Amino acid sequence: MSEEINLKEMSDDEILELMQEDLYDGYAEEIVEEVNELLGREMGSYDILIKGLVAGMEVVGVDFRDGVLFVPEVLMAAKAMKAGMEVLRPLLAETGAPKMGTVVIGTVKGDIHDIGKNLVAMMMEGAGFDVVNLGINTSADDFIAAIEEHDADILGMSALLTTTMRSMEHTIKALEEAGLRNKVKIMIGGAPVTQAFSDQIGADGYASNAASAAELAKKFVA
Ligand code: B1M
Repeated sequence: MSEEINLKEMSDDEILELMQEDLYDGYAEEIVEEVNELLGREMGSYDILIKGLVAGMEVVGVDFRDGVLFVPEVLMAAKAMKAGMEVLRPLLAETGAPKMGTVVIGTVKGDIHDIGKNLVAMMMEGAGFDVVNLGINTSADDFIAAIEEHDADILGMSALLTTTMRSMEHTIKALEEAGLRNKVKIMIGGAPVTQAFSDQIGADGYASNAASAAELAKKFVA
């Protein structure tokens, strides 16, 4: 955002558009200012997330795929997205929903993409779940240890690479071998993941986005 831009003089839609540009440019401080400005105007935290941050990241994704952006730029965009998400996190979680159960969630082994997984974690917190977020590059053993330690009801696995989707299958097999498969419901997601893949590897469900992931989790414990 350049010096002469005055957020106060801009409409909500103009700020959302600016957020997408600033996300693309990796301007974390500006993103935080814009999120706060929209919150001050009483725009809902979920709308800011989807129409500003997620919409911006989609553009980054397309340009990364097409070779317009490279890893350093995408990392800057991811950092800006995280800064905005940190402001929204408590608000998304603050719905006063009754406690629904415990979810252990992580990005699978070999995969370091965590933005979508963190969104899913936030939406689940907002839906009333206790969420144990194991981060990235999570091995089957780490998932199993966390399920046992936290007496989890649901396991959520995220993968963004076609090559790491197989880690999901490996984790499910490891759960079966550990005698824990029937203790938890297993949900998977991430850009390359499909319902067909979920059926194929024996997961209990697939969600295409963070909101539907939270809905599916609620169904699991209903
Ligand atoms: Co990566 N990357 N990346 N990357 N990256 C993708 C995934 C890619 C599609 C880009 C492309 O080519 N178009 C491509 C994968 C190709 C493939 O496998 N088919 C790719 C590649 C190739 C790579 C590297 C191999 C690049 C390289 O080094 N040559 C490398 C891999 C490193 C590794 O993991 N071992 C790599 C690295 C990176 C960065 C580190 C630079 C960065 C990650 C930063 C971070 O996450 N902290 C990055 C990013 C940012 C992307 C893109 C641009 C954006 C991903 C993202 O955050 N999207 C991505 C392109 C794309 O997806 N369009 C790309 C926004 C997010 C909100 O959406 O993650 O899909 P998403 O999550 C959604 C849903 O999928 C769903 O809900 C979320 C919210 O609605 N969801 C779940 C996700 N998890 C779920 C779990 C659930 C349910 C729903 O239940 C548990």
